[in-house]
Amino acid sequence: MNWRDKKVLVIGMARSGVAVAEVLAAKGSQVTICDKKDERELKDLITKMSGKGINVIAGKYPEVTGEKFNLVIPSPGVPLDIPPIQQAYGDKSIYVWSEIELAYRMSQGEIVAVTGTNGKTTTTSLIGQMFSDAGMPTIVAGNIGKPLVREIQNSTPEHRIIVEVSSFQLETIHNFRPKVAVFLNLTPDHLDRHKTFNKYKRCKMNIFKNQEKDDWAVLNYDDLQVREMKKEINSKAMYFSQKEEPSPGVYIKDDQVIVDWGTKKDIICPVEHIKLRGSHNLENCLAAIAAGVVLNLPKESVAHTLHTFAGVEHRLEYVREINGVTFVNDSKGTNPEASLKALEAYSDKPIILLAGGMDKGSDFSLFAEAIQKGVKNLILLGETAPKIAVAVEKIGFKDYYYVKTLKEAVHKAWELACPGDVILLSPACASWDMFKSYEERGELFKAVVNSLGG
Ligand code: UMA
Repeated sequence: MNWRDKKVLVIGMARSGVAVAEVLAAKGSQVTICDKKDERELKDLITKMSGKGINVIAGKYPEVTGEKFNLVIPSPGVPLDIPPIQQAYGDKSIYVWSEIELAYRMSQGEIVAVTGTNGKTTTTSLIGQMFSDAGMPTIVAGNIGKPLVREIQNSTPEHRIIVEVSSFQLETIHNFRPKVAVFLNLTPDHLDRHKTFNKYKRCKMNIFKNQEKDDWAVLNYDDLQVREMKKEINSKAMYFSQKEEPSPGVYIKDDQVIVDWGTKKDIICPVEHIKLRGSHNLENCLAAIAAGVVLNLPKESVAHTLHTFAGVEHRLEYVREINGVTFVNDSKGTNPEASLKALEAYSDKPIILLAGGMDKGSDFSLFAEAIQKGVKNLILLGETAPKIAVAVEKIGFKDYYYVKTLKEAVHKAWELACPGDVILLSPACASWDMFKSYEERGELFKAVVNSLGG
């Protein structure tokens, strides 16, 4: 594609938008980047981007017409109902692409894309580790925090590109076609943006939209909605299951991890050989194995990675122990289902839970039940604090405290803790009411924990 002909509007000046603008400007496109934030808020970024031939508009959006732009690239966090995107949709000469669509058109090498409500980051990282342990040139990027478009600039046909994709990114793809599409699980999330569960599901299902008969769909057999997706897609299915023995599929039998190809079966390794703990992680591992073996990774190499891979930052991450109290950072628990899994992973210990954050319209009733069952004290912060309080009060749980900051939350938890307790940050909510990202929230938690004496 000739990028020099392109007049591009990038919306959102953060990780995704800055990467898109810089890559396209370097290829000779005429790039404008805009953001609803004003110049003062964007000062550092504007300085960083100066001299790169990028036109910056801060604090407002430009009028979008076919004369001015032929491509609009919204950042993932930008909803599609804002005026510049609606204006672009109203003009047939203007394309609206997500950053992963752009990256796809510039990349070389086979793509493994991973979506689902929970477990994406762990699974994406694990698959990446499997390919890299097998000695293949590997790129791991996407929603995981590294814009794909930057990472794939030096990709070759030999590369394996492992990309975590969100419903936001999949909403505006056109040709994006992964060789392997992994769909982990599906529960309601991001309803503030997508409005209905069905719209959220449809955006996510776009991962299969351009797949053909020789591509693979890795599907969770235990999640009925995901299992049933096979009926609507063109690619070959490789299922994974913790409960049944689908064929073709990856499952557990007699404590061994089996790959069932339909015509033959391979034993990968004993389940106890896998380093990651928790049933949600076993689900992630089975999905990763499926993605690896359909692209011909040797089973010995897959088994080696399963034995050594220790997990990712901000996902049930052990921080430290002080006087018998363990601190765990699960800032990546950005919806109730993810945090339920965190509570389940520590169900054998008294938990002091730090929860609350931005309101995405989630239902906290199941989360409240799990709190009543396994949580000793609950520390609430952020926009959803009152909503979670109502949900737990409703079922008679009263050991909760409101705090204003994460620092205050850690200090309150530490004051309440006894030896043997786990202080768990697993907010069940997005971070954006108080932080730039869940990473920033997790980093601050760790910093405060590390500043405690003991
Ligand atoms: N903005 C506007 N107008 C709007 C909304 C936002 O101008 O109406 C501007 C904001 O002022 C801000 C910028 O857009 O300056 C933010 O864009 P962004 O939210 O897309 O943030 P990025 O830093 O570019 O990060 C995005 C993804 N963010 C989201 O999907 C919300 C990151 O996923 C991703 O890692 C990154 O691109 C690189 O690909 C994060 C995430 O939380 C991890 N994802 C959600 C999740 O996992 O649940 C989907």
